[in-house]
Amino acid sequence: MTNISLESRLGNQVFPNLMTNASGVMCISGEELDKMLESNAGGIITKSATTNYRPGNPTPRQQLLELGSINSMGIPNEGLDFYLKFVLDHQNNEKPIILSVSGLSVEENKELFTQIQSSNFNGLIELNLSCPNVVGKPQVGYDFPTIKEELDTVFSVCDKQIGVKLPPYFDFFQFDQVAEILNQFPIAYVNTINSIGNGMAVDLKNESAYIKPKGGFGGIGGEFIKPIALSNVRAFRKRLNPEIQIIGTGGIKNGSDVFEHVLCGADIVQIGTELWREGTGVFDRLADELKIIMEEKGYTKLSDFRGKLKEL
Ligand code: RRO
Repeated sequence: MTNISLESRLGNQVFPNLMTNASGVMCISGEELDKMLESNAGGIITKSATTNYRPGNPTPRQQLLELGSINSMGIPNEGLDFYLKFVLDHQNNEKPIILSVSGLSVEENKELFTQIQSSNFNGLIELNLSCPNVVGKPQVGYDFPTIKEELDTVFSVCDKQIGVKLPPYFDFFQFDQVAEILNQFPIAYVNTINSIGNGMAVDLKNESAYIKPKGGFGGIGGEFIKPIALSNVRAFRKRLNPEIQIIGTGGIKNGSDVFEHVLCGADIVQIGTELWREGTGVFDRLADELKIIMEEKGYTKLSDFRGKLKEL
């Protein structure tokens, strides 16, 4: 299978294979990021950064479930200086590193993007508009005028390559309205989807919630959410300007899931829950499984089938 390539491009970055971690998993501490560097992931994304270090929500705040995961981490992170130093230290290495940013207000994002603009970073920056777990803060991704305000603001201070992380949408009205806003900006890519916000998982034995913050409500990831992830990848691929690329995130457990994301239009994909469950060996397994499927189908590169889902 040496003639099968999983290489992919996103903006000006070349990913030796299309798989990275999903932000939040294996990317908060320096040790975790070093493990990602050593792994066979095709790239890395950092934990969404705020201006200052945040300890995050009280524990327990994350739980693996049979078919996925629930979390209410509350953006625990080391602060932008730490992640900006990491990406600069590894700039132009063999694998691209995406810098994720999640200020808690338009004003904070303006300052964060101003700081990044004045640095030498030349990779991809992701504006996370979809954290579901900050107590008292609604997800910006469900507030369409604020999405526009955020984008107006960050693009007014930063002319680097910026992508946007979106929450899942569930109605064609939402896909249409969000795509119409995004198409007004020189966005490098859209990353869809973040976890499905405010789910509930119950620990039957103890008759309790699994996680402490927000009375047990948390973002749902993993197998549960694949159909929603695929629908969002597909819906945005059909609506966004062709130059806006797509990261497919959600429910990837096997090589066939990666194939499905690409078939719906993903340029690269991210693995969250399954990376948490399995560790960085997941990237090797998924690459092997995907190559077997591609070989069976006679494909040698991702562009042979990307976006080519047949509609009946
Ligand atoms: O840190 C979190 O609680 C978190 C974030 Br920022 C996010 O974007 N998605 C998620 O499931 N958890």
